[in-house]
Amino acid sequence: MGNQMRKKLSKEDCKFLEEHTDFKKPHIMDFYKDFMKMNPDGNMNLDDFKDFLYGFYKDKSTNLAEHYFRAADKNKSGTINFTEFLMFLNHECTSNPEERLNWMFDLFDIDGNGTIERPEMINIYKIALDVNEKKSAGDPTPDEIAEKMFECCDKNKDDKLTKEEFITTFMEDPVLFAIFCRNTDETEDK
Ligand SMILES: [Ca+2]
Ligand SMILES: [Ca+2]
Ligand SMILES: [Ca+2]
Repeated sequence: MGNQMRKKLSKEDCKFLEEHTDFKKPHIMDFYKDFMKMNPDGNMNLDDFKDFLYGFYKDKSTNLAEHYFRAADKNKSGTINFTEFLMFLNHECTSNPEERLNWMFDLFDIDGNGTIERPEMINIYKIALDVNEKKSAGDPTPDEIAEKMFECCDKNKDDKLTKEEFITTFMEDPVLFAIFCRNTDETEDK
């Protein structure tokens, strides 16, 4: 097998990840080994990413996989490198609310223009609620959730959410943040 093709994680990348994620160096090295085993050329494509998510969440979140992939591909290269991959894992499990909100903002900003438009939010909620097995008849619809979110977050009422509007609103209102997370999270134990 192409062992010699396997590059080592550079010191700079490792340091960057230690500083920007909750992971410690031994974990980062373990993740790197696994990542390179799955992706010997150091790049994960969308199909590999879907396979990974499938193993991680079972089949529940593969519907959102393309959006996760888009948001994780920070440099818009069409593939996910190890740094992007670990940042994605970190966003998914970090206890730092601001980090999480940053990630969610990118997830909702489908066209990447720096603001969340209402159809983008409705779109993501539609997909998220489709895979939520715990939903019941009286639950709010994606349109209703978006309405509520825009009412709370859109400070200047221009029908667009900037990253600042989005993050400050939720940082100032933990209850709203909890509701927001409950509607987007597909993990069981949140
Ligand atoms: Ca990339
Ligand atoms: Ca947008
Ligand atoms: Ca606004």
